[in-house]
Amino acid sequence: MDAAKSAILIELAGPDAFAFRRMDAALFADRPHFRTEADGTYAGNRADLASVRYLLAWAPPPEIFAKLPALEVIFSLGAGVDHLLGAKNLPDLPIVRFVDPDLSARMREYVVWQVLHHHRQGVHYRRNQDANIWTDRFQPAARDVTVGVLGAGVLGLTAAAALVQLGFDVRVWSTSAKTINKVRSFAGREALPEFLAGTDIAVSLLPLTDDTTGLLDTHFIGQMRPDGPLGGPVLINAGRGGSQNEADIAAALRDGRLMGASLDVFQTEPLPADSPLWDCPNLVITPHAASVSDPRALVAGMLEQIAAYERGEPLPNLVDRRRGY
Ligand code: NDP
Ligand code: OXD
Repeated sequence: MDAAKSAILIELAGPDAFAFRRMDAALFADRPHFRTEADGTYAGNRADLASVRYLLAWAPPPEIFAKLPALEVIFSLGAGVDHLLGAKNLPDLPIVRFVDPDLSARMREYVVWQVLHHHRQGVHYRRNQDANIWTDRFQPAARDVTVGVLGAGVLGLTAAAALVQLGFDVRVWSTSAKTINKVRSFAGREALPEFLAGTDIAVSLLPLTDDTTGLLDTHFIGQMRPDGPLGGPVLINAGRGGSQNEADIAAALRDGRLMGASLDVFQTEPLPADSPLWDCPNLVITPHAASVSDPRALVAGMLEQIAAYERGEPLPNLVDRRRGY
């Protein structure tokens, strides 16, 4: 390996910076690497930036690219690439998404956790407990509850499989049709009304693109099954905040058109302290923590992919810039 020619730069602007600043240099074995510090300086020899062939980043600042004349491949710190694709001066180089069993397992856990929370009337019992009230609520069977997963990609399919295991009636919505055991597939915008009409709990794991921006709004909520066994529709979003209309969701939670919701992602992150969402009834808020990229899994996968690439093998999990994910 020509070490001088194959360095990695880890650009830590963005929300995952905290975890990655604790990234152990030993994870990189003998691979030369540099990383940005909290103050924007680089840990490593600045002169060596010219030898960097690989960039690991979330939302790289526009000035970075001019400093990397040997850059060949950009690796995303996350599965979503909207931050990367929105970067100014982004060169026309291959972008590899983060796809990993660890990331999928974490998202599966989040989806199962939140679906079960609403299915087992968790928000109502919490409210009752706060008021010292002992009142039972109807507990439907999982098979009578339809969970509609929006986005049947790596994460959506992992979540759907776990929900099938739990006995839910599961359907997925994606751009292209899928064939999945025990899961009904709906494809394209024209199939969305039918998909939603039978959905009790909608789980969005969609990437943020022009097509998915603002999708989860009053119109979307109004198309969900109003009279299912949970007493009303539930919305869970762990895709991207830009896909949701927060004013619409807050209004629907307040007037009961939405029975409950769980939001992990927001239009503005961190969620501002004065956001009306904080005080919304029957809403579970988590701080973009559904599935955090684990530095060990991320670096190990990236090093394997770089080694394969340097042997002449194709890069996996490439982003299609035209589609935006
Ligand atoms: P994939 O690219 O594997 O899957 C995306 C899915 O969305 C595909 O099934 C795709 O359809 C579908 N899709 C895209 N656009 C549309 C559209 N306009 N209409 C219908 N379906 C559409 O992504 P992942 O599953 O790996 O990740 C999904 C998203 O999860 C990420 O983009 C990111 O935003 C979010 N995420 C959030 C995390 C968190 O902690 N909250 C952590 C990790 C990811 P098709 O299959 O036909 O192409
Ligand atoms: C991701 C995320 O896209 O953490 O991986 O949101």
